[in-house]
Amino acid sequence: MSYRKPKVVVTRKLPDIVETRMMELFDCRLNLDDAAMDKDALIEAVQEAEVLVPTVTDRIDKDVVAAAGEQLKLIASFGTGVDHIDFPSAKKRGILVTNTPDVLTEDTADMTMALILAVPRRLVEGEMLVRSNEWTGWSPTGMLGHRIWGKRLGVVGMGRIGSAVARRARGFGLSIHYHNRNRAAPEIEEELEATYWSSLDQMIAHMDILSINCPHTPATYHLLNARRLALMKPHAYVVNTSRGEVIDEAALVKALTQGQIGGVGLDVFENEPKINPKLLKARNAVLLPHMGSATIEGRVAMGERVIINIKTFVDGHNPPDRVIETMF
Ligand code: 8YV
Repeated sequence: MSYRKPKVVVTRKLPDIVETRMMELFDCRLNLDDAAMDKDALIEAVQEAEVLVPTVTDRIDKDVVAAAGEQLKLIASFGTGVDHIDFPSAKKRGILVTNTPDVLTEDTADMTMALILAVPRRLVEGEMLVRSNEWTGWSPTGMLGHRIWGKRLGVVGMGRIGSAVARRARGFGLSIHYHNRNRAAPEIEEELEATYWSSLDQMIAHMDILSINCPHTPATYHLLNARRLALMKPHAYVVNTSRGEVIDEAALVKALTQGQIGGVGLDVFENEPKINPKLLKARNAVLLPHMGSATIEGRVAMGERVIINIKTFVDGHNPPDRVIETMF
C-alpha cells in the first residue's frame, strides 16, 4: 500500500537524530539555520503545512491560526507548555494540538533544585568571585548564605514537575508545602509528607522558598503579583522554571531591589529573551536562559513524542498527547 507522506513544517532546528527520523517518515520542511520565525514566516508555514511543529518561541496566535490553510490539521508542539498557541482558535478551526509531557519532567526538576540551592547559597556570586581573581582567601564571614536544610518549600502547582521538585527537595531536608487547583492524591501527600494549602496567600506568607511550577494559563497570569509578594517573608526566595508570565516581573524586581524578598532564581522571564535591566544588576538573582529541560536526552525524547503524535494522527488514531480544555 502506498503511503503519502504528510507535509510537516518544523519551525526550529531539532537534534539531528530527530530530524533524520522525521525526514524518513514525513515530507519535512526543516529550519536548519534555526532562525526563529516571525509572524509572516509562521503564516507562510501554516499555509503550507498539514502538520506544524512549533516551539515555545513561536507565537501561534489567532491571526496565525486564521491564516492557516484547510490542510493544517495538527499542531504538534515540541514542548510541554502550550501558552504560545491560541488553543481556542485552533479548536474552533478543528486543528488538533499536542505537546510533549513527561519527558522533560526530571530535567526541569533538576534545574529547579539547582536554583533552590544556588540562590540561598550564593553559588554564582562565589563562582564569579573566584573568576574575578579578587578572592583573597577563606574568612569566617565570607560568602555567607542561608541554610536549606529544615526550611519550608512552597510548591505552586503540584503537577508532574512540582512533585518531582518536591521529591528532590525532601532529600535536602526541606519540608514540602503546596498549593494547587486540586488537592493531590493522598498517596502523593503521604509520599512527600506534603502539606496542602488551599489558600495561596496563606502559604506564601509562611514559606522560605517558593517554587513556581504551574503552567501559564489565563488563570495563572501574574499569580505572583505585588500584593502576594508583599506577603512573603523578607528573607524568602522565589524560584521560577515554569513561565515568566506567572510572575508580575516588574513587581518582582521591585520587591527584590527594595529588600522585600531575599532573592530569586529565574530560568524564565516575562518577555524572553529580553531581561529587565534591573534584574541583570541585582546581586541576589540567579538568571538562566530558559534551559530547564535543555539536556540532549530530553530533547531527543521530546522529538520522539512529537513523532509519535504525528505518526499516530496520520495513521488515523488519536495522538497520545492531545491538549484539552481542562488543562487551561
Ligand atoms: C522547552 C518548556 O524547552 O516544554 C516547555 O514547556 O518550557 C521548555 O522546557 C520549550 O518549551 C520547547 O519548546
